[in-house]
Amino acid sequence: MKKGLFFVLAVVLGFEVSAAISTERLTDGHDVIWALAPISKTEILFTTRGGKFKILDLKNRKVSEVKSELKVLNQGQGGLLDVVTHPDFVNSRKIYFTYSCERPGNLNSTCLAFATLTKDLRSLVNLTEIFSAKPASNSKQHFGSRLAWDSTGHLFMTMGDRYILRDSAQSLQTHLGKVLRLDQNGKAVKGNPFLDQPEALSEIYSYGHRNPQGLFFDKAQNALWESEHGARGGDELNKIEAGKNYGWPVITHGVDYDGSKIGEGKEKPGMEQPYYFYVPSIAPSGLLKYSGKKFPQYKDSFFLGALVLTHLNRVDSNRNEERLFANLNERIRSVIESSDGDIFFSTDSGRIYRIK
Ligand SMILES: [Ca+2]
Repeated sequence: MKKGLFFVLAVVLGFEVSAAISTERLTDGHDVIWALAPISKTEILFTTRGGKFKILDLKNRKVSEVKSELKVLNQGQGGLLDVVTHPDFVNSRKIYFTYSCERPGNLNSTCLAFATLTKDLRSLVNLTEIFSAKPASNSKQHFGSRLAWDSTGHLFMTMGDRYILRDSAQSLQTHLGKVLRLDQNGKAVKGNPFLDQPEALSEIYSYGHRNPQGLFFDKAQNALWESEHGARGGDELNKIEAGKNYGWPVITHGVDYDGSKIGEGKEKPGMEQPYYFYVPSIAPSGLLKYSGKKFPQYKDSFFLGALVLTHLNRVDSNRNEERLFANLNERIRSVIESSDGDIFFSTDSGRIYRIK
């Protein structure tokens, strides 16, 4: 269908249209691209779930591999997951990343590490594991995991409920189904909400999450946002506040995969409601609250990748939803904004796109 005709039809039918935007594919032929992290105005570091770090040069679209000694457990939903640059990356050359890691006794968990990217961009050195979520289990699912820095150099990390251990999301004695707040060495931040509870794990910032694969810290508003997968229905976009309980698996807007009821219902005193939720599930991964620099019409919109319903999801500040680029038929895994206001997203088919 011609673009003009589509536009007219869309207006007549009352859709919110984005006729002015399209996508350009920058690279393909990779494994699942889990995360994107700009390291300069013209280079994006990215992770593949199979365990590789690569760099896309936006000037010539060439991709180079970064050597590392990282070993990831590449099974089920696991592998190399999120990556972010250190707040002072220009000087420190440090990156932080999460991955599924083997633990003793044939168990596994989600780990956090940092490493130094050499100036020639060819290697990661001084690779140091600084955190491992407890307890380890033999699950191959719900590893989380996303990272986001606040304005003061603290690092938020999401952790999934491991699927078979979903009741753990309500226990303050595990890291499962939590948002954690860590310092740059992977330790609990002074001021974390459960520090004065002796039985509680001190890294916990919020709890009652299922499998959070989206996290964004809005520095302008000093607010933390998270997205998580529900079961059948009930995917959520949440505003995260210290010490709060986001309900899983006691309350949810979804049902179990076999159609049976989960927990006690949709709401309960003392448990937070999502800012926005999806029934049926879209399977959200990656989260961005957009600054509006390059696309002013999207200022303060949330962008979420959608895996199962294959599109880029947008929720504006009035909680109106729009589904973009469904025509690509891509499972969208991550979405980021560059310092220039460009929006990039990556896919499970191993591609990176830029919105234009
Ligand atoms: Ca919830």
